[in-house]
Amino acid sequence: MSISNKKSLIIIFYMIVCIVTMLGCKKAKIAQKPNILFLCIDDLRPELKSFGANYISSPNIDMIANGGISFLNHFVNAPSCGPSRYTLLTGQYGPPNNNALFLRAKKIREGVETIYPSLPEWFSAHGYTTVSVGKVSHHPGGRGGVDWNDSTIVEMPNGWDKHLMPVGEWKHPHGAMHGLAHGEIRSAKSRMDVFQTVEGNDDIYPDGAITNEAINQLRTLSNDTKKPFFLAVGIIKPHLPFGAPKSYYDRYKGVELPEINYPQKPEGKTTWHQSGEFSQYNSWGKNPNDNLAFADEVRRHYAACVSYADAQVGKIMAELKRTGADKNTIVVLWGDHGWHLGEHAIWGKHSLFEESLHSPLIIHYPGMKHEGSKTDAIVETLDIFPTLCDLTGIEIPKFTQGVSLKTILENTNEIGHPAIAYQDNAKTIRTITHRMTIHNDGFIELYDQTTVEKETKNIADKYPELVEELKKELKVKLENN
Ligand SMILES: [Ca+2]
Repeated sequence: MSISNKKSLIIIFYMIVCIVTMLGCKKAKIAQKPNILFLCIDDLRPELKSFGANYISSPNIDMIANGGISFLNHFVNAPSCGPSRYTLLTGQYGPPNNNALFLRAKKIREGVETIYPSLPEWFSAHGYTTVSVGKVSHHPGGRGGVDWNDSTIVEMPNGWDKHLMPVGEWKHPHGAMHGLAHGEIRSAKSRMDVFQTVEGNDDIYPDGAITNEAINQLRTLSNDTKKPFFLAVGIIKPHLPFGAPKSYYDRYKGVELPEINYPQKPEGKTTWHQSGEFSQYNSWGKNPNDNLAFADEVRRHYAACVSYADAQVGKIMAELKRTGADKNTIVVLWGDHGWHLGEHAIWGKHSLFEESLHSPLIIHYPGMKHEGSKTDAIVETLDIFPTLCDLTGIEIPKFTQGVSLKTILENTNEIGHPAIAYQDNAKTIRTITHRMTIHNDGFIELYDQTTVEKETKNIADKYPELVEELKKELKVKLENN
């Protein structure tokens, strides 16, 4: 072999070594990216012990709060499951109705306009294994059809590697969504009780099966040393009907519930409604607005459901710790919107009052400063997509309309930014001091959150300049995005 050939061979050898080393480094770098465990809790008010509600028993969520940062002023972008989850999962404002993600899926099928990647799709494209279990998009399991189990109609095409919904005794995801103990499925709504307490373990209600499947997935995902995971788990309770094992109801024996704030029906025009979702269930002819004892029972059953959901969170977190993956996993706990328990004489969501739009958000990530801190910064659900990109070192896509919360996580005294929300008949903007709601016919509600009257006194007539300013801000934010 000639000297020049030998030199060439040596050069080729070194080139191969360099390429292999580079590939190795790249692989190692991908493997070091943090996992994400995203916990969605359905219809969860920001009333947890760690959020200052002393009468609530929520030890497991409180433990996440103790190790993370709690956003005390997190607002959703829509007061209903479907459109709120749309903003979480796309990072964009969207249609105000529950079929928002199915409409997006239809557009993808038709292929006539550009539809940007969803949150799981974005993470999948950046090397993550993506799995959802339970109610993450609007339909638990993310499928359409009469019973929500038709795999030819997918809520989030190209989204999750797996989107799972164990149905247990409830036959199908639609049955599990509104299921009561031991496989009871809602057929005629008026024949299903609005609340229920049954002796038994966690598995007598649908969230037991969701939690068991989430634990199975965690075991598998945490064994994969090559790819990080994005596991989203959607717990259905405390969504109606309020059914939970008796042991959770018993936690509230002898516990005095605080008074309901401003329980009167609003006098002027507002987004008040007749609590249709609640009243479609059997409530034994009782109305919590005029029956205090019944109102108390409804609230106790809701609280029992919160504690039941909290217990499921505890089992999932214990498994995360057992696998050791907790050391490299971002944990987010998010409520898809709030719920009126009698405030403004509403029992439900679907309004643009604070009670419908305010929900818990807790973020923990390995190595964070300020563990256990709380922030008063105003933030919105739309911010979660860019935040997760920021925390994992993935490019924040330009199409996302929120802002990363990393600066707030690093400095909890930051003030955040105004939060927007919408439903069919109106839109609203929440600043640190005010909420302004504009109805489709132009009617304005303006509330000063710093006063004791809060959202019971419409002061729009007194502050026309502020109204104009907020209208402009709302318009710019929705139109520019
Ligand atoms: Ca919900």
